[in-house]
Amino acid sequence: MGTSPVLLLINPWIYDFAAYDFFARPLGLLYLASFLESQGYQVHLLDCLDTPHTQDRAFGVGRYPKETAPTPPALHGIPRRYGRYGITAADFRARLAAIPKPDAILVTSLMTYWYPGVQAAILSAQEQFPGTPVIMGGIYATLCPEHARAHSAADMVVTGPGEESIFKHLAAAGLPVPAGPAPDNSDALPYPALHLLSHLSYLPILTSRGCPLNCLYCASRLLQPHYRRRPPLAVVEELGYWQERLRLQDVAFYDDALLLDPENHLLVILEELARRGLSFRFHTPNGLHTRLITPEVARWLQRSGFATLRLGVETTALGLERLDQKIQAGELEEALANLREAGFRPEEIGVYLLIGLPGQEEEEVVNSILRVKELGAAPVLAQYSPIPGTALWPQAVAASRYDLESDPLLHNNSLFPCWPQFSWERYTRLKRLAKN
Ligand code: B12
Ligand code: SF4
Repeated sequence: MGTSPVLLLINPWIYDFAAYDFFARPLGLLYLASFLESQGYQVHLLDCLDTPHTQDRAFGVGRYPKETAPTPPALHGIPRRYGRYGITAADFRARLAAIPKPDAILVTSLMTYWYPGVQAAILSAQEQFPGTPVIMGGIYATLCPEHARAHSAADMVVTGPGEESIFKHLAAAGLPVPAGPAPDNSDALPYPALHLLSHLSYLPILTSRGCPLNCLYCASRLLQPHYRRRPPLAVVEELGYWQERLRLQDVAFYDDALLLDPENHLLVILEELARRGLSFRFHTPNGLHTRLITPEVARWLQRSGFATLRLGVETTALGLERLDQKIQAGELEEALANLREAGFRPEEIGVYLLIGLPGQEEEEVVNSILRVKELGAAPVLAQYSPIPGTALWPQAVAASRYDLESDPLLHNNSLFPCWPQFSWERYTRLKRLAKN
């Protein structure tokens, strides 16, 4: 390609009422970064969330620094402090000033309702490097492309996995691109560019992409249309590689469907790690498929050091209108019994209960909380965020007290946008019940 074109990759700030680093790293952007490095580009990363925590908790998670920001008009009346999480604006400018002028700026995006951070990062970068083309992709870009085109200030908004289309967009921005086809296979991708981060306290890892199921509230299919697994031994190699270089013990799985076909996937990984004498502390901040926790799986999870376990169950009320394809009657009971039998203590087994679903009654949530406790596990409330394009979206729009289609800010799960009679007292009551 002659001289290496310079690319600036940005992970924007979060704007929200609450945000916490619970094993959150911009893995999509880091994959893109290493891929572009391997293709001869000079890559610089500006991660607005790569900063020491203001308060550290166990396993490397913790609080982001926060600065109060004006509440956007669409969110007026919410009695909580809106703010920007991550590095300061001055730090942002200082980090930009330290890098050479880029030939293109690539910006990622995460939650749809965090788009103000995307806008702010793009505007600040354009101030520093006027005229440099800005390409924006990621989750918000994929789920709300029209909104992103109209409001993000990016020159190009790209949907879907970036590796497949990035050369087309770099070429459109006037940059040289390598000859030959783009890879369509995640096995062939280089490891994510964790080396570009300064404050890494755990390893994010992806052993598969997508999910073959299709739960009504979930956007997995929209984001990763094909379910694909990496060869288990490739995952073992990667974990060994990072542990040797970065000396980190904690690992967070980012998979949508980590437990599928365990005999040919996760158990192979765990057995091989044990055979090589590699030990980690594992965390599954995304829910695991409850029905796949057999006695054997539970024993392996225990033996391999799974310290944060989260099971995905949206409610224990099993009616005809099941939202979730992950779990059937009796399966939660069985999974929890297997985990207990394997030696997990109740407080180590978190069961996600999705709350704030359209049409969901408080009584149903209360019953689910009590049931999970009775079964010897810890209920963890996960607030529902409505997502355009999912099967549940029309119901979410109909149930909401907001005009959900008017602004992605209203997808914010802190608003309980689909509970018509939401009140903070109600939520606090449920949270207390789950905790005590
Ligand atoms: C891992 C994950 C998490 C992790 C870490 C997230 C992080 N990185 O910060 C944790 C557990 C922390 C998390 C938490 C939550 N999550 Co989450 N999470 C995911 C998950 C499963 C995978 C994301 C991921 O890393 N994928 C792997 C990488 C490789 O893919 P990628 O990021 O999409 O990147 C690719 C492309 O997007 C593209 N790309 C990315 N950037 C760029 C840039 C450019 C320029 C280009 C061209 C391309 C491009 O190329 C990349 C490589 O192929 C997604 C679902 C999914 N399948 O995507 C949900 C998802 C993003 N989460 C979601 C939700 C709702 C949540 C929670 C609110 C859950 C809850 N109720 O509590 C919390 C909120 C987080 C918070 N407040 O801090 C929703 C989003 C809702 C929304 N309105 O936007 C999703 C879509 C799941 C769903 N319900 O369908 N999550
Ligand atoms: S099992 Fe999980 S990732 Fe798969 S569709 Fe359901 S909620 Fe989404």
